[in-house]
Amino acid sequence: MANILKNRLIIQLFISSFFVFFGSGLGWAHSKQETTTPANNAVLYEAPSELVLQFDKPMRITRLALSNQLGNDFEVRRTDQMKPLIKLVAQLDPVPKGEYKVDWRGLSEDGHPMKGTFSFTVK
Ligand SMILES: [Cu+2]
Repeated sequence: MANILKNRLIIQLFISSFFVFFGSGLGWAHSKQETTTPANNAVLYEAPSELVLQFDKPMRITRLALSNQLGNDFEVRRTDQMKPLIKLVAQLDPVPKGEYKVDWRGLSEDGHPMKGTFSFTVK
């Protein structure tokens, strides 16, 4: 009797892991970056006051960094506390003229690590 219950449990575990495995491939997809502000390759005549990243599904942003062409890093003020968000807004102090790159890393809704980058110029 105990063996039958044990076998049943094993079969149930097998079936549920099967669905977890295939469900992850079929039902879920990566969250992806949709749009940013500034837009990628934007040329601005005034320093932006914020960075906005929008995703199609919630993304937990684990890293957000702003650097210029000299490799200097600039402060990015976040209030998201690394919660999964569709829209992340971060405040910036005015940056000098130059070429900038934003690098982000995140965890997609389906648990996959994601990353992206976009650039803009302040003239
Ligand atoms: Cu994924």
